[in-house]
Amino acid sequence: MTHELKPLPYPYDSLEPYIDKETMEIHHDKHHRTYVNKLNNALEKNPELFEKKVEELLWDLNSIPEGIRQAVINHGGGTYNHNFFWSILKKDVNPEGEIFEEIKKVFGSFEEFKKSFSDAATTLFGSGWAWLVLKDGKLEIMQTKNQNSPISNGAVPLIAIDVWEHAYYLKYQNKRPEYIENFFNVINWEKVNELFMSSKE
Ligand code: MN3
Repeated sequence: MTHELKPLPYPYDSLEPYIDKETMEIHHDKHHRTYVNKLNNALEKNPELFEKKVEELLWDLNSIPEGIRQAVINHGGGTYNHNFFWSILKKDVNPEGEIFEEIKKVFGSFEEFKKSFSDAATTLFGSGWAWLVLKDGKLEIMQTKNQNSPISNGAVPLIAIDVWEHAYYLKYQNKRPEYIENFFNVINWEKVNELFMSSKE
């Protein structure tokens, strides 16, 4: 089955004023759609791979024929990473639950976590993502370049921030740090806690 762009799970203006409606429209309807289309184009060369979910492709990149592997990394990653990103965004949810306790334990305090995560997002050179993941059962902050996905390295994503310019340039222009600061107002901590709890099972 070909991959389809899932609708954004909430209205485009839900994250205003932190992430503006126009950015969400372009980001989801144009950028995300292009990754999905290009993933489908790449898989046409090996149509048996249409049976796999995008996660399954990214979990086991070695099983992808070399001729399309980089395209799957780029466009499969772009498809999956954006699906994940939309899923953990919601305005004005306070950090809570076991993930909040675990963050304080691992990073020393919530402020320390926020600083480390923001540094990772700020210092990523060029286009890519910063993540909070569970790797080997431990919380870890990661950077990935381009559309590389942490799930290809055995990590379980809990939080993602897209720091490609297309994610923030309309509203923030060159002020990536301001976008990152405001991102903390749109993390759906309830969802992040759910992901944390289910990844421990
Ligand atoms: Mn993006």
